[in-house]
Amino acid sequence: MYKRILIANRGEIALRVIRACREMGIETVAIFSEGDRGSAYLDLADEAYCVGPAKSALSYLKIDQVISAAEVGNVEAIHPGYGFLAENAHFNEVCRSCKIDFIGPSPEAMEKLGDKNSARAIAREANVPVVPGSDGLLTDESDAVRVANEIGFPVLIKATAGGGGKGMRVAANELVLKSAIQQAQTEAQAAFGNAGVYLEKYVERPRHVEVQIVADHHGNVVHLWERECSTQRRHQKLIEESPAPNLPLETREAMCEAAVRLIRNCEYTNAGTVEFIVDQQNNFYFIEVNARIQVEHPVSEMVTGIDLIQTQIAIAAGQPLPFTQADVVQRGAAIECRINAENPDRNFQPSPGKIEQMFVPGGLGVRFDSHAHQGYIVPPHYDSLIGKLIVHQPTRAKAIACMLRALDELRIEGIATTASFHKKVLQHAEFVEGRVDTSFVERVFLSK
Ligand code: MV4
Repeated sequence: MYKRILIANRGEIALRVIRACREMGIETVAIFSEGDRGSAYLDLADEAYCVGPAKSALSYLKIDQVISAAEVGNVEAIHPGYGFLAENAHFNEVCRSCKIDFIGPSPEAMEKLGDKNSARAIAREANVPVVPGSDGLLTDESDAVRVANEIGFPVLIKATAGGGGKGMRVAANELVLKSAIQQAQTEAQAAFGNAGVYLEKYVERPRHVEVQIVADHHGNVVHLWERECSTQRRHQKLIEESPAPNLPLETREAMCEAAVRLIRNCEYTNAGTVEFIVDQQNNFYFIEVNARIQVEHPVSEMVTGIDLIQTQIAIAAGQPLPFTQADVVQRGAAIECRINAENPDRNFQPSPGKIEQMFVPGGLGVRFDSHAHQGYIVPPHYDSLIGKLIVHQPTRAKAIACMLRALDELRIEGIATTASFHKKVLQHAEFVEGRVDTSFVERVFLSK
């Protein structure tokens, strides 16, 4: 096992990885920007190095600076967390050439899955359902028109280098198809330096359900069941839960088995997430793979009792998974509410600044993953996530009641947070009945 790891991230996920390492007896080297200097979570690392100014492009994203910190800190491996360099195949390769283990998939697997069209081909090959659409990238317009008419409008044009909602265009009919393709290509070229686009049938009001998997270097691939992530706004998830409510066991099992088949088909190792959309008839379709640990990983940890960060580290170090599929039981129900420094009454405008007062809830089945504390100044330079409130209870109804109680106890003063918004969502009939889809938040709370 490793003796020393560098954490190439900040905030709550850096703290989460430090905690996992501490329990495994692994020393930690943290990095920070000038904007995070003096942050209390850095004291929990054995060492911490400054990698540059507050702007992430000049610090957390600077590969040479991060590698320098790893060399000076004398680490054997780097945990990238999520965001920043976590899905950067070039960084992954640089780690390899510097003989530092990247705690994640190989650069090759990352590259193949990072390209959505190639991921779609891998899924097809593995007999995993994909949304009806083009066979590969769109080459000529007459081909696009033919495919669109075969599958029927509306269609969605997606950038192969996109993901997470970036670089998509809906075309309602043949008249607007050509201009939609051109716009998508121009946008994709500007945003990703890759103009490749493909076409899918547009699924209206889908649910977003994703499967957590872990895969080791010995050929073992195991799923940790699914998470329902439909409660989102503009592709930013707000609430995640496991199990997905109102989804039959057969569907959830079929989806999880499909995710395992896909992962087996691309020599993937590490924790990963296979994303699906689910239509109103409960048909599921593969969308993309997230080749990293995700923000919402704690809900899967709570229902399975498996520490995903410790599992990632053990996998990277070459150990076989210490459990089989039969050992993984989805027990009870877990819900996570993202606590963002944002004002839900002002269109979720960021609300950085000093936390004047803070009280953290507790009690049976309550977990708060956060680097924030009384006196902490939320910097304006990064994403606004300041904590994740997670509950685990025997049933979904009890989990909702527990979360409402915990949200009532949570006190964060001095800045606005999303906690008040969560209380409204958790009491809304559609949420309580588990009838959520990706349009729920905007349809119910944000349209005037
Ligand atoms: C779709 C779709 C409808 N039809 N694909 C958005 C992000 C990317 N991961 C895939 N996305 C979607 N793909 C087809 N063919 C609707 C979405 C979508 C969505 C998906 C997951 C979570 C939230 C979403 C919000 C809006 C649209």
